[in-house]
Amino acid sequence: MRKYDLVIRNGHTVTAKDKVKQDVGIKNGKIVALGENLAPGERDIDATDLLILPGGVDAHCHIEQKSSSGVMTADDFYSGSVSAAFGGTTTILPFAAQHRGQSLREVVDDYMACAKPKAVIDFGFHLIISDADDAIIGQELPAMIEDGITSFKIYMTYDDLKLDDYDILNVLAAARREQAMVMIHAENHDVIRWITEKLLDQGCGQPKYHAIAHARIAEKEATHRAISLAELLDTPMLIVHVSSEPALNEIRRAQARGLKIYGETCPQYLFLTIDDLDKEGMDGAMFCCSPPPRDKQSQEAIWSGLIDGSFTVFSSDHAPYLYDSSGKLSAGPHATFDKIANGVPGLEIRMPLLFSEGVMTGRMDIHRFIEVTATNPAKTYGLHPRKGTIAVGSDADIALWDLNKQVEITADALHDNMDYTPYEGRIAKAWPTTVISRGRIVVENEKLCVERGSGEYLKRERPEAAKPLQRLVPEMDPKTNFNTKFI
Ligand code: DUC
Ligand code: ZN
Ligand code: ZN
Repeated sequence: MRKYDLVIRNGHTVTAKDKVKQDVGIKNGKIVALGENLAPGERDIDATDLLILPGGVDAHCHIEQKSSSGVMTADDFYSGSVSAAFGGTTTILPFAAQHRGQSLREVVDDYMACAKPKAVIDFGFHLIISDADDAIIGQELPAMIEDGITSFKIYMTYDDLKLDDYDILNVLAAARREQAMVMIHAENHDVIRWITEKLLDQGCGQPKYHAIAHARIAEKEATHRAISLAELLDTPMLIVHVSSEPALNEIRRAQARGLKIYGETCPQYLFLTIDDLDKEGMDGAMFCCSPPPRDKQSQEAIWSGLIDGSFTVFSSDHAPYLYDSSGKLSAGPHATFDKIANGVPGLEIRMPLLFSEGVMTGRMDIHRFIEVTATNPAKTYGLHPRKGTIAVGSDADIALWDLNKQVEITADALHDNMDYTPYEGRIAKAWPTTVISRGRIVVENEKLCVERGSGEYLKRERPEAAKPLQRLVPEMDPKTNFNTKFI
């Protein structure tokens, strides 16, 4: 019996901190040795000319999820997890989405029953909470957090999902008590509703008007309000899918004041613009997501936030709806923008496109790339150091990147169940060619090498970042502010 099940040799390991020429020894799914000239394993992989990176952690994706208006995503936990793996991601954190009236336990049981027999890589869940009544917040939510679902998303918009500020405060108070991470979709519902009405009254229903209705100011105002509510209750919070500079600046200001406010952005805000929504006929529907892609200047602002550390995580927000009557156009072939299913796919291209356009162009340091795509999401959601790094004791979740492999991104080449990709024809200048999850080779030579259902459920720790601030902020003087001991 050999000392290692698998040894990756002759390559450089790269983490959020360093780059080292060393071999990686793997036993029973864990990294057990890092160093030069390790003894042979049951199997050795030659990583000459490849970079050995942590497998990615995609902390925001919608898989086998029914939207609030009843539209099902094209990907189930098999196709979704396979697609993630082919793009170098080894952990996914999709949502278990509560529809109003449902118990959280029932929701999680349903998603677990879907995911367990199908996922090929490890997975956990965030909850989506759309019903914040006392029993749910007071009893069900703490039980779910205790069971390892230590983060949840809430919405400030969408009729069927949105919580008002009062309910948000109740949810934040529960998160503070239980030390869970709150993720928030920050757009002002009434601003969007009001502009939408005016646009539709004037016959402006084409997809491009989606981006006008979801004005930057709606995102900025809601971001500011969400941060204010989090500050009032001294609770950490992560603003998901940030698309524009005004919202980003709200996050920067909060961070500069010492608040534990985190930001997430996604490929669509780096690589798409409003021009993509202005395509022939209904084709712009393929690019409708919320918040929407904006303009070139916004793209630059989002890049700068990703590079300078303002954003903590880079997620796909994979929300795959087919471009047909079961998905994007479920409200009809000429549906107005407010009835088009919201979301774009991106699980598989998340890391290759960022590596290509960020690292390969010299714009983004490779360590920062790893931080936002793997290490920080693992830390933010209670998975570090098990996931998101290459270290002795961590799970052997690894992607071998070939910097000489160019791949043309097409819907046919990707492994999701989608009939389009918003990035059709783009060239990725590097690709993760071998992908390993808990020591199992999941992808090699462009083939899937594991069985459906071989991914494991991740019961997560309470995130370090979800600890309350304990009044590090000067303004949080208990004599002049609401005292959080009353929560
Ligand atoms: N929010 C998401 O997180 N994803 C898709 C659409 C949306 O509104
Ligand atoms: Zn959202
Ligand atoms: Zn999303």
